[in-house]
Amino acid sequence: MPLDKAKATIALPKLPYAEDALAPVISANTISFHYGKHHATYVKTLNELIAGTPYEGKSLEEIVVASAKDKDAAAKKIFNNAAQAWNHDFYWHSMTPKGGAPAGKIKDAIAKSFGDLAAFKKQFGQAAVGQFGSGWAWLVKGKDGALTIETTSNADTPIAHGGTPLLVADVWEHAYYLDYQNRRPDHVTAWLDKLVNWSFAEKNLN
Ligand code: MN3
Repeated sequence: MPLDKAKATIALPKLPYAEDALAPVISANTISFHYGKHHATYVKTLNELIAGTPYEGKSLEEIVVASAKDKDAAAKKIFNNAAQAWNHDFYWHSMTPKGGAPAGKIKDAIAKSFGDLAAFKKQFGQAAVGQFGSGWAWLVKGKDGALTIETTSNADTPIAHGGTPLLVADVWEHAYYLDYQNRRPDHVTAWLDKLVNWSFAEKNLN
């Protein structure tokens, strides 16, 4: 394979921390499967699907946006794998072992849009827990600058619809089942209290 072709493939990005960094909320075992198997497979499948198509050579974000609008039958599979690849990278960065309370601009934005952190957590938690089946819960910046909470099903992602996500929680069962089994509410509560990367949210706000 020529070098330019090899360069055009979508790479699996590195995890921003060690696999055991988010324990005990998310165990190394969960991260090992979630990143090493689920995320890696979305990337591998995407590269297989785009080979020889007009999507080859585009950035991951470009593939997500273009395939979302593509009516071709093959495009749905490309969208699902591209969006899952993008969402997972965004998800890893939405978490940090040093989660806690927001500060600075993001603290002010949360207060302005939700009242306070407790109100935000309650609303986000209800959305994440209430997402039926597989999907994602997002903190999104609207066109007017106000922050809102959205959920998407399966692979769907705000960037396919012109949205600006700040944070995401993965509420597919594979994100928490090994650690929490069916107790999604307990996982979401711990996630909000201990793992949210507010610096990442603030960076996305700017
Ligand atoms: Mn996942």
